Amino acid sequence: PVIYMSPQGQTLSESSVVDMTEYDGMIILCGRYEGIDERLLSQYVDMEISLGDYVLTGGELPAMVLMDSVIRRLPDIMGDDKSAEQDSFVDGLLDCPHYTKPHEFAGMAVPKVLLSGHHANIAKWRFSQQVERTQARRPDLWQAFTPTVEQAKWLK
Ligand code: 4GT
Repeated sequence: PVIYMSPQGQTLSESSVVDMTEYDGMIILCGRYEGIDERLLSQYVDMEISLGDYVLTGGELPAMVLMDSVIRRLPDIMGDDKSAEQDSFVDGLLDCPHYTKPHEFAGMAVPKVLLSGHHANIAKWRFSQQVERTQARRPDLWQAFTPTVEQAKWLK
């Protein structure tokens, strides 16, 4: 498809990104100044996509953002296969906090549960963090969230 990047388009979402991984390729059109002649848009453009409600000087950076978001969802792009699927928005919630080494940094310890090796407890803890963050930061996402059967149990 021919895609035109513009603030007048549909806002890009992770679900539309995943849909776009099915294309063999795409042509991304970028405007400058006041954009592209309406006659060209109506004849040759299949989709108009926006990154959000703000204005830039050109569509090139949005085009690169679109490419990056689609490419990272292609098979074999991310080292850890599961990681793209665990990120924010994929299950409708924000991501949980992440920690790396060392176990203590600037007087702050990594949460104990993460060092326990107890995978079920770790999964539950991560989910509870996702819930707390989403409720606090993105009430719109929380409102729209539908838990899986297991998540519904954890919420209870
Ligand atoms: C913002 C976005 C975008 C622009 C966005 C045509 C001339 C549009 C400049 C271009 N600004 N493009 N795609 N929010 N500016 O996605």
